[in-house]
Amino acid sequence: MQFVHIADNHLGYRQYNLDEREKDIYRAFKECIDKIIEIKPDFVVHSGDLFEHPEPSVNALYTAIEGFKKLMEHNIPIYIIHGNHDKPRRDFKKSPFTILKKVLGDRFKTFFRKKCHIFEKEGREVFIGGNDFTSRSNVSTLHETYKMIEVDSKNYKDRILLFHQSLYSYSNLPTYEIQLDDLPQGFKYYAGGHIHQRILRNVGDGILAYSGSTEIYTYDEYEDYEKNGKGFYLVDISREDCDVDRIDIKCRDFVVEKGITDEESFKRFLEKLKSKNEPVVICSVLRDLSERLERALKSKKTLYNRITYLDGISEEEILDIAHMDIEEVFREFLKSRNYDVNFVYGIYDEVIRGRDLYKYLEDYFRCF
Ligand SMILES: [Mn+2]
Repeated sequence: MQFVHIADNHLGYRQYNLDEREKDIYRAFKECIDKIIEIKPDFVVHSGDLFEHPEPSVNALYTAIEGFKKLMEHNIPIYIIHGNHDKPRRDFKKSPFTILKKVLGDRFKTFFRKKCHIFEKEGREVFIGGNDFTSRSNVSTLHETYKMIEVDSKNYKDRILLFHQSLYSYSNLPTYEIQLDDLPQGFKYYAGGHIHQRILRNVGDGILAYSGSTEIYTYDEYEDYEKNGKGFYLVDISREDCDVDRIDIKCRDFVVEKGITDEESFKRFLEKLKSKNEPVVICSVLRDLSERLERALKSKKTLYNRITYLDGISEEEILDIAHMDIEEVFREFLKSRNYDVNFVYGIYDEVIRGRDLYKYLEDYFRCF
């Protein structure tokens, strides 16, 4: 029995506010769907952040429906939880998954109320437990749900858990909601979302897995993409220990070179630039080398350039104003100051909704 584990497609995301980047995100998703159909697994589990926003654009919704409909036509059911990006932020707001459920029917399984489903094939049963993303301030309800799931799963040999959380020590995100021990015990496969790098570890008798994002969400994910690829996992659960295969897809090329300050780093930059196809270029360069760098960039078709000029004292960022995405610039600024980007955004969100911030701040500082 085989299943696919996928997560973090972020349909609708527009990096640098570019149409091309929005299309890249859709293309990556479609490539995953085509590959899944080729493989014909028994089912698919999705660990959240299918959409970039809880109220996705028409294009994003259309892409999701079209892709998942193909899976349905090939008789492949989907089990999906919400990530922090696609979970509605107010109780009365409908989830985008309600639309998908209307269109796709009963083989599109969510975990709104029911925290588990049983997949059955030829007399063999697989227990699939899952819970939507839960913030740190509500983590006690998550612990309760996990306890319940653990009890309900006891009689099943093959158990899978879907979660969309940052796990302590497994993530380079500065905050986390849970630790490994908090997850329900005895599962064969822990299918994670939220962390965008690929992670695959043996934990006890099971496997802890983050299948990662399916396109480059921030340029600092490119390094992991070059090393570990991006795409999804194919898991064979019929054996005593699961067998996991990495299935890779192609993402947008990036050239990231911070600190072009001498001939050696300049040469390295040129070599990278030459080998890539219409890349996004993110670099910082010493002023003395800037003319040569600009010449090199002119002779190559690139999608987007962000060049920071270094003159030893201050950094001046030159941006293509027409393509500037203020949110992205802000995120990068926060990162450069070592702030937790998600946290600051969470606060921002709360402020504009006029909420009391005290408990969030308290929560944040408690973890240091
Ligand atoms: Mn995500």
